[in-house]
Amino acid sequence: MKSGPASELDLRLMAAAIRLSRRNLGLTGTNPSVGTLIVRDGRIVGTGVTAIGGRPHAEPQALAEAGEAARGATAYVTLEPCAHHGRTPPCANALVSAGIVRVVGAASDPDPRVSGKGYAILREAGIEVVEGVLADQAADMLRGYLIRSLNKRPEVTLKLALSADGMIGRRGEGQVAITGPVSRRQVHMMRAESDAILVGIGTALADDPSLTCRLRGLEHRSPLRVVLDRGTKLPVQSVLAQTARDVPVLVTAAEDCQPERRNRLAEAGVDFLGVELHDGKIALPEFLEDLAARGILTLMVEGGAYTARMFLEEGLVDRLALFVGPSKIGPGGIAAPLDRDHIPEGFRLLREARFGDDVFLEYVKGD
Ligand code: AOF
Ligand code: ZN
Repeated sequence: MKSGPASELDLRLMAAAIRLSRRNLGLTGTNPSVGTLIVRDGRIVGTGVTAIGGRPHAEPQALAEAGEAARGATAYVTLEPCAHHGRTPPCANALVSAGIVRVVGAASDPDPRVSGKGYAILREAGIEVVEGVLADQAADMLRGYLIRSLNKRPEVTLKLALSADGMIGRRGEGQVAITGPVSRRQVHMMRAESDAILVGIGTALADDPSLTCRLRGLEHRSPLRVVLDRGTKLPVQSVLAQTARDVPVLVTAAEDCQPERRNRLAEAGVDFLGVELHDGKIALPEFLEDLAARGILTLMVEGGAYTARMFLEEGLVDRLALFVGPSKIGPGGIAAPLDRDHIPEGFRLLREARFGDDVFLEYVKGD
């Protein structure tokens, strides 16, 4: 990856822009959450992050905050500034008109309306451009957007809570506490930063989960809740259906689903998404394409074992988030769909941390 003449200070400021971009993860619709800093004489004079809903983009907000101080300043952008006339004028042109003299960029934009053109507009205007600075870290934050551009499907994170003996629960017992409060808060933060969260109907029936983000102050960031259900089995009395008017619920519907049950769920506010069946199983690639078409960039799969296995077997998992608790479940346990000592091929360890008494392991696909 091209890194150019980036200084130590450039790296520090780009890292700050990337941290800033995290703020609106999961809130910007089909648009990526981008961070921008305007820096004049070593001082940050403007900051911007893509607005909730996706517009305005990050750059015009940072420029507005900087005002006249943008003249002669450097801009740090986590994604190549846009070059197209969309619902807002191109950010590359806005940087030029504001008198920016240097742009430090991280990731390139795969959008064909922008790709290469954003940086070209800047260079043609005589601006010094340094590309690819901390590109991998920026790409990690932009991953939903980048994977959707490449594969026409959302980025899929499989989250699993494992006991010390590799179980994810106990048969017939609904929700079992495997991990502690610190891990739980992390999971809720992951939910807040995701566009959608998914469980199979088995988990929806066994656990009756709410799947919302319950971090104080971030309740409004609960993602779309999706249930993979080919038989319209979600009960109208379930927590999911009963709260569908507050936080949207989307249930898959195969052609043979029961219209009466479907109508009752629809009355409760549940939305439906038609799916095809292949050999009696929901066709996941097509389903994911439809989710992406609905603007979902990141999907978190929370269970259960059967659903997790389907995603893994079809190679549709991009990221593994494993929370390993300290105690054993023993006999009657439900075996996890993977073994932490035998992570599927193609994944590499990105992060390892301790959350209270739990171990957190995060793996991503690719090198
Ligand atoms: C930027 N800064 O903060 C973001 C960008 O539908 P539109 O007109 O808003 O354009 C969406 C495209 O804009 C999107 O595909 C991506 O190329 C770019 N996103 N660009 O300069 C930003 N979020
Ligand atoms: Zn833009």
